[in-house]
Amino acid sequence: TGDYVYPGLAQVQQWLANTQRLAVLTGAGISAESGVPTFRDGGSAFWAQFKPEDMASEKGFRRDPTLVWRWYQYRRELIAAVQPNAGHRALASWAGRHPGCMTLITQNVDGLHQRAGSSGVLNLHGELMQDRWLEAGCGCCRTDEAAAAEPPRCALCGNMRRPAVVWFGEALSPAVWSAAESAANACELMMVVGTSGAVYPAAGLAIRAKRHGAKIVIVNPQPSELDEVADVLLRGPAAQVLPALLA
Ligand code: BJW
Repeated sequence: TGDYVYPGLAQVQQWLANTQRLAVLTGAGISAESGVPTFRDGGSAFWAQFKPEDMASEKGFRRDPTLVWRWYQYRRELIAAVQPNAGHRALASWAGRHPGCMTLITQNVDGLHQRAGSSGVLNLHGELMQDRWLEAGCGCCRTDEAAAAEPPRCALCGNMRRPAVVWFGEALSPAVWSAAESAANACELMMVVGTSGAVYPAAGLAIRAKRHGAKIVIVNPQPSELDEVADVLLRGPAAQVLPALLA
């Protein structure tokens, strides 16, 4: 059985069968098997090639907008060319079979949960495929399509388009964050899948859920910074563990 390969799997399946409120917190690792690089682990990870503060902060963007814009354009093309994997699909399918039970909270900006059929996903860190004005609330802004600048700029005031993601030092959407906190407070079981647990406030959701009495299950082939709050660690890749767990 799967429990032979992943000790604790049968225990988690029993919890799943009895839970009314499940929260799932996902990170870059769930998309790894779709071919999307993670941020922190392995030689191909983004932060092995770039400094986080250069590429994922407003300061870094203002310093070199074209470099940062092109990095995001590269990632957009990469995401458009990949597919959701068996891990994303297993979550969507389980939620479909247990209506109203799962809150899916993701740190990922890749949209792969939605493409796998999940609805109501709480995107803590925004959406890669969308952009917005860097200076919000300037009424004059129009992009100059003909100029094809990178990033596109407003012909009148020079305001720049930027990806609609949450950079370091930026606040998460209050509505999304509040829904995620409520789910963490109320869940009986939280599954933490494919995240290093290094980035806050997202990682704090697992600690919050634990404090409120939830069982915590971590799915990750490597140790993470949240392992100490786990009741069960399923040490394997999400695209293998989740289909076995949620079949
Ligand atoms: C597999 C696998 C397989 C591999 N299957 N698993 C408290 C303490 C310390 C610092 C802070 C704190 N509170 C806030 C901070 C500062 C900062 C922060 O957390 N810094 C730390 C890094 C030290 N946080 C912020 O700045 C946040 N904002 C904030 O706090 O605002 C305060 C504020 C309030 C009011 C007004 C103004 C401000 C914002 C954080 C935004 C994070 N943004 C990024 C970039 C998004 C855009 C983009 O994509 O470019 O989000 S950073 C990056 O890290 C991305 C990710 O969502 C995030 C988390 O990474 P994740 O998903 O965990 O990936 P990895 O790579 O770290 O891990 C992958 C894991 O997968 C590994 O464990 C592998 O083993 C595993 N894996 N293959 C399953 N097949």
